[in-house]
Amino acid sequence: MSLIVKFLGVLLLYGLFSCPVSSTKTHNYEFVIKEANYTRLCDTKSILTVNGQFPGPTIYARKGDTIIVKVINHAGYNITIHWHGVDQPRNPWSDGPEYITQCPILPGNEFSYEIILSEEEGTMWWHAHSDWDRATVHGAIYVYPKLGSSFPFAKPYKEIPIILGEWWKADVNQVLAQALLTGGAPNISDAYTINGQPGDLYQCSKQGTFTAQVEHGKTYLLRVINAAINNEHFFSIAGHRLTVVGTDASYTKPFVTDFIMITPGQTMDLMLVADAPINTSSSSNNRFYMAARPYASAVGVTHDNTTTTAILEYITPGTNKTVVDSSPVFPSLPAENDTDAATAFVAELRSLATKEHPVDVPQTINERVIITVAVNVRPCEENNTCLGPFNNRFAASLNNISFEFPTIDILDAYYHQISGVYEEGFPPEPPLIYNFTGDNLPRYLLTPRRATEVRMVEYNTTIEVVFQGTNLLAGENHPMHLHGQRFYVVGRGFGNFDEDKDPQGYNLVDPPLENTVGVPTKGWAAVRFKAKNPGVWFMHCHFDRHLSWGMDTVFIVKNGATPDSKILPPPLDMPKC
Ligand SMILES: *[C@@H]1O[C@H](CO)[C@@H](O)[C@H](O)[C@H]1NC(C)=O
Ligand SMILES: *[C@@H]1O[C@H](CO)[C@@H](O)[C@H](O)[C@H]1NC(C)=O
Ligand SMILES: *[C@@H]1O[C@H](CO)[C@@H](O)[C@H](O)[C@H]1NC(C)=O
Ligand SMILES: *[C@@H]1O[C@H](CO)[C@@H](O)[C@H](O)[C@H]1NC(C)=O
Ligand SMILES: *[C@@H]1O[C@H](CO)[C@@H](O)[C@H](O)[C@H]1NC(C)=O
Ligand SMILES: *[C@@H]1O[C@H](CO)[C@@H](O)[C@H](O)[C@H]1NC(C)=O
Ligand SMILES: *[C@@H]1O[C@H](CO)[C@@H](O)[C@H](O)[C@H]1NC(C)=O
Ligand SMILES: *[C@@H]1O[C@H](CO)[C@@H](O)[C@H](O)[C@H]1NC(C)=O
Ligand SMILES: *[C@@H]1O[C@H](CO)[C@@H](O)[C@H](O)[C@H]1NC(C)=O
Ligand SMILES: *[C@@H]1O[C@H](CO)[C@@H](O)[C@H](O)[C@H]1NC(C)=O
Ligand SMILES: *[C@@H]1O[C@H](CO)[C@@H](O)[C@H](O)[C@H]1NC(C)=O
Ligand SMILES: [Cu+2]
Repeated sequence: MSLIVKFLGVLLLYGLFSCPVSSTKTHNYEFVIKEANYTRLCDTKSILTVNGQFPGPTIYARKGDTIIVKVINHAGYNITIHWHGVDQPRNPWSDGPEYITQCPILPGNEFSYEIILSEEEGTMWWHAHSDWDRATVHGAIYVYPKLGSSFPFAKPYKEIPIILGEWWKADVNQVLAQALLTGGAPNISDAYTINGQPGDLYQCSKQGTFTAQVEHGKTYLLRVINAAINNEHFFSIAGHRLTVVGTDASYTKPFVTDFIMITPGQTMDLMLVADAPINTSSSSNNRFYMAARPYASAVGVTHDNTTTTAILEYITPGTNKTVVDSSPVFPSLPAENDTDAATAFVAELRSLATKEHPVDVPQTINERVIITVAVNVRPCEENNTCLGPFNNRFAASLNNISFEFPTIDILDAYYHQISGVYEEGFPPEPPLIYNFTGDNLPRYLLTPRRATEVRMVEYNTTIEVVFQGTNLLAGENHPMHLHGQRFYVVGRGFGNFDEDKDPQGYNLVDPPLENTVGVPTKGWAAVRFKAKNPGVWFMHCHFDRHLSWGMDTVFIVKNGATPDSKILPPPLDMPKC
């Protein structure tokens, strides 16, 4: 007993960063979904929350641990929760997307998710995966190194969460419902938020602005999560440079930058040294703004163009220095249409690729799947108002198929061989070759087929997916997200992907390992992964308006031959439709 105490004490003093996670291998959490009133932008509204918190509670674990989250639905809405970035080896049952791997948890019901960590280390997050509930139902997952290991960078003094979000004065699901009814674009949000707060630039928000207090000379680990619904962001801190050390729960080669560009779905771990030339014992300004505003890659697409802020405040422990009344210094951020800045930033991301954190980049592939990514229209139906382009309704597609959600989940249908729920015809290449990124594309290309098509994948296949952006309606940097396995982003470029030329420029040495990739506007992104996680895995744009319009598909990775390469049996409390 005393030996154990001593051992832990030594670790705390000399070894690991003292992280707020117990040394057990399994961690239990209880998430009660309930409505709560929150006041933002001078208005009070009822939102969906976990345990009444917004953003929701943080989950703490170490690499390789298991987390059990009992979700109890005390709200009046169907809900599911997704553990974003967790591979969930052989365990699609707990992945979360509504009607893909489970039926929703109905009001009054509960379901225990088993979150199996494997290789992930760093920052991930969890969010609702039903309608647009994730606007307020989300939170962070911190995965620390295993006991006895340490970060591959200087031990931070403290951690600071930076969760970017998006706030509507209206009920978000009414915004979605109205858009689906009218066929038009959903109303844009009223504010962006940092840790749930819009910040000083919005009305009635100054009181609650998130403030991170730092001490001069100390180093902090910022865990940045983009939980926004429909927009990518530039983020920066006045008077400070940032060192990127990880993304999507994988370490990167450290690089210094003045700003980051982060898509919805992505996370970034940043080191911040509190070394600004300030004098905490005089009345000099001791506050700096952190700010985020959109990277709006699509020309002419209406979007929320506001800026959210939080404050970095220097303090000296043990003194009571009053905050200077002058305004904090404001950072310089790239212009919201600055694609060059976004591209230059993303090009810096490389895997750490050391002996302790090796890469496993597939050097050869068994199969290349080319997928066009498009915003479309579909014809006006009888009795519908059609407020989309050309008096039609908005739609979106992958390889010209606009995904239709089934009414029972695909995993259940696959596992129990229920026919008529989905088809296996998702094509491995675009059904029509045209100048994908050309200007003034003809109208006849605009209307996709509507279907529930999945792509079957043999176990152990090495796959390359090339996402080909299109200029149908408007080119845009789409954040494509894959469940069930992360991928190496081996190439990105503008224009149409050239199968002969472009692979020659791939990075097969130290590409970043991510779960979400921004496909350059009017360009392409190539990712590689080995399909060794049997299951039913959703793949979709992480802009929720595009997800809701059908920019989605499913990869079903078949079982392997050995017992440990097969899907686990379903849990007994699986929700029913
Ligand atoms: C939110 O406020 C409204 C109006 O005051 C009230 O009727 C409702 O019960 C409150 N909801 C919750 C969950 O507290
Ligand atoms: C969307 O915006 C329009 C125009 O401002 C407004 O009339 C409508 O009520 C809004 N819809 C929702 C769901 O808030
Ligand atoms: C900080 O301010 C105090 C009070 O004005 C002053 O005495 C001290 O010299 C300053 N320190 C530095 C490093 O400028
Ligand atoms: C933001 O968009 C509004 C229209 O929605 C426009 O009036 C305003 O000028 C824009 N502001 C900036 C800073 O671009
Ligand atoms: C700071 O203020 C608190 C409460 O106002 C007081 O209890 C404390 O003694 C003060 N500390 C110093 C160092 O002045
Ligand atoms: C960005 O927007 C500004 C102002 O609207 C415009 O002058 C500039 O040409 C745009 N830049 C790009 C790269 O589109
Ligand atoms: C459209 O509305 C009319 C009148 O309400 C109704 O008779 C007709 O069945 C509706 N058509 C469809 C396809 O819902
Ligand atoms: C495709 O469209 C782009 C932009 O209009 C143009 O520069 C390019 O030449 C076109 N490519 C082909 C093969 O037509
Ligand atoms: C998509 O398919 C529809 C018919 O199913 C066709 O009219 C349209 O041209 C196709 N568009 C593209 C880009 O393949
Ligand atoms: C998967 O493929 C590798 C070679 O790439 C092979 O060594 C391994 O045995 C295969 N595993 C299974 C379960 O088929
Ligand atoms: C909730 O889920 C059940 C089961 O899938 C479904 O029948 C019902 O329509 C859903 N309710 C709403 C409001 O979406
Ligand atoms: Cu998209």
